[in-house]
Amino acid sequence: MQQLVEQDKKLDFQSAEYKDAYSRINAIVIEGEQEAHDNYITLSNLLTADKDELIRLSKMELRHKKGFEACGRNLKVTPDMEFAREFFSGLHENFQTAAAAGKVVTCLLIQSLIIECFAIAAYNIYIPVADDFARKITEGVVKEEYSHLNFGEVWLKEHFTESKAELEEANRRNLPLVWKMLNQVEKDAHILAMEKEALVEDFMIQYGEALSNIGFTTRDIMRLSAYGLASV
Ligand code: PL3
Ligand code: FE2
Ligand code: FE2
Repeated sequence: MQQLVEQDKKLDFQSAEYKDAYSRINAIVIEGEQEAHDNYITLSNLLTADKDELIRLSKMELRHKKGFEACGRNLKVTPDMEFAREFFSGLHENFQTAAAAGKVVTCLLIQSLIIECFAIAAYNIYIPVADDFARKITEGVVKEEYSHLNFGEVWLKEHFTESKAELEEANRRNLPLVWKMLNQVEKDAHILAMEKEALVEDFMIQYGEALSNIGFTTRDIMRLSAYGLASV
């Protein structure tokens, strides 16, 4: 099956085209894992009751980062980190602003729901078309991302009533950034045999399920998860 997918798409992991696209996608993932690490450290100072757990999650993110750095080295690709920092700048700034204002709910929505769902969607779509080395790494990583998503879901479910309005506002401000990011990565992802439609679909499923687990109704979820999607 794996063979078939690769043959269908004629993926040549050493072609100049593949390596050029990989230099940006790989950088995005490395930067994403770094941002996730930093965000869980910040959260550990805001949610002192969960400090140890959040520090544990932050350490997992650094391991993920190291794993993806190895994937780039394995293909002899130099990640374009400047591109990746710019790619994350919108979510990065929104997280920083929320953290400075002590808005834990917004921070959790950005990191544990949006970024983790984005990662889970991307990694699941990547696994069947990855080279053997990267596939093993990514399979290990994605399992752990589910536990990060779960942390956010559990906390927000426990505080649902008082968090609902802030969640709606944070969703409205941050979800359109995800669609913008997907548009920016579409061409490179296609070269890696990852299609935007599949990424959008998988993201919507993960994010919708998360909102449902937190306590939103189906009607709320439809409205929330499609916010800003018209611009894609
Ligand atoms: C959270 O633990 C990590 C956050 C990483 C975010 C990744 C977003 C990836 C979007 C780009 C799609 C290509 C994925 C390819 C996988 C190697
Ligand atoms: Fe991660
Ligand atoms: Fe994570």
